[in-house]
Amino acid sequence: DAAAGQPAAAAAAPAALPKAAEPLTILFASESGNSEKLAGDVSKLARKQGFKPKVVDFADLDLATLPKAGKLVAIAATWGEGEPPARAVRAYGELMADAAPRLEGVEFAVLALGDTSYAEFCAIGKALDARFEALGAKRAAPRADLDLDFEKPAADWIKGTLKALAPAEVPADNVVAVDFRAGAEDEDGEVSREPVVVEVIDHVNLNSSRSDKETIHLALAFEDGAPAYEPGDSLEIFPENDPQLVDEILRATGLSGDEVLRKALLSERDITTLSASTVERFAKATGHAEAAAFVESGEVKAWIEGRHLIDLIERFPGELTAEHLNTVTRPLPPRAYSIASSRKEVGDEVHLTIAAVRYETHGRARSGVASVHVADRIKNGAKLRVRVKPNKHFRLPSDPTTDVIMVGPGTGVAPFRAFVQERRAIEAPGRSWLFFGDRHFTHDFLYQLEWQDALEDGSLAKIDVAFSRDQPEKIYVQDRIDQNAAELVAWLDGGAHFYVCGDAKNMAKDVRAAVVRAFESVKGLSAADAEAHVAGLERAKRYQQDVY
Ligand code: 2AM
Repeated sequence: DAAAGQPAAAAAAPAALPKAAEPLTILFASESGNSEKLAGDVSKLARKQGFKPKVVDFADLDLATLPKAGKLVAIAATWGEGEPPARAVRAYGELMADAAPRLEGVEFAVLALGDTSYAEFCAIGKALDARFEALGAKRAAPRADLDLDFEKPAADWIKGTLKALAPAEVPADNVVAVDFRAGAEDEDGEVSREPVVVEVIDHVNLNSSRSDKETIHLALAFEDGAPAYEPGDSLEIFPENDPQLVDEILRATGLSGDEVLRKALLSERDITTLSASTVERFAKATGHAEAAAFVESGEVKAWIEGRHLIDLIERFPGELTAEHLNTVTRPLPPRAYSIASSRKEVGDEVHLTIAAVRYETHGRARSGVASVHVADRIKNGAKLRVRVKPNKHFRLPSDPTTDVIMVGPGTGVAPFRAFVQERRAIEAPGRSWLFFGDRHFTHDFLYQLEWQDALEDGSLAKIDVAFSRDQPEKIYVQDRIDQNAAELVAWLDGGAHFYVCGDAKNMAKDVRAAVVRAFESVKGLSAADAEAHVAGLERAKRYQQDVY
């Protein structure tokens, strides 16, 4: 915290700090917490360098204050198909609108986070960078567009950018060196970011064998006690690739005898994701003439849709070295899953609910790297490398008497199992209401018996279920919200907190629209007033989302 950090920083460079610390606004737009974490990193380093940093969440941004920001660092994640993080949507929209204030006198730099496995890589960061300039602000340092392995390049960017933003009168040797590696700093009492090895002690398919889905309940045991995770946090799994795919790539490249390479491809490199930049790196590294022509053709973006690295290798066959593969691929990123347990109920374990992702595109069977690793190649007794990813934007109310409404279709139900466990353990007097949905009652009712127990012991007051494919017409969780509008509004008016977890693209938006509709129909509000009411709940952190 700032009060504890200040004396240490002052001690490190006593007389050298400029007299009046230079104000620095650090604005972040975060969905899963990475941008927020980096904003904190910027703040810590900036403070040590004599700035007076202020971290502002886009969710809380009052646009009228921006022209007075002076120096501004913006860190923005891009979500799904080029969208801003949900909590940033309002302020982002205002900033892009004609009425946005001019920003002459502001000096800015933008750090963009994204994922090259999605089409619009870093779109939001790019748009912000252009928008600040269009509004008259001055770019102090170039933007960086970072993929999932952002930690090292982000640390470099932060150092360089703070140097560029530093007032001229501060001599460069005032800059205090700070160790930025993950886990190096935990003066905030943060959970360690070092991965640990856990043992799989339970591995069950929650769907019936006749389901078209396969959802694995995974229980993991920490040897030295579970890290201090909270309900709402996620757990990152460091997966391994499909060994068959590794062999296929090795065969296609004529490298099948190389055991060292095989190991690297199995657990270190992302050998599925195919982005436009993968194709460019491939063409450049291999010098493949046809691949180079393909990059120039402008057809790459459409072609990579639904395709993976193996498709590229097969389309442009030829000698490919281990070094080529290393240049062309990115490091294999961990995958985050919402934690489905409370330590108060499971002790030194952590539970996850993971749906196996399998599909076919362009005549080839594809699978989600981590989910199918867990479903097919992990069994009881196996070891996994994992790391807690805290999410302070998805938290039970601090007051246990507060009611909660939870909407979690499919694997979106995971964090609500943690919520119910937690509230049972602390004997929270507040009521809990769960909306669950999946395809079929008989095959896909995840944790059905546990919900029944929870209804009996009172840790769940009410459950409403929507089985979408048990009847000719689709029934979704938002239909259940419509049918329960009056009671839902009564709970919310009584102070209840509302939570949504699961699919970001459609479900979370449809559910939000249903809540807006509920306020319209029950209270006779106009659409605009009902919308403003829900936006107010979001700002008050009483409407929270964990979506993917
Ligand atoms: P479907 O697969 O029959 O379309 C969990 O995946 C459940 O969420 C399934 O029952 C799925 O139904 C449903 N679902 C799909 N799209 C949805 C949406 N836009 N809103 C709510 N639920 C949805």
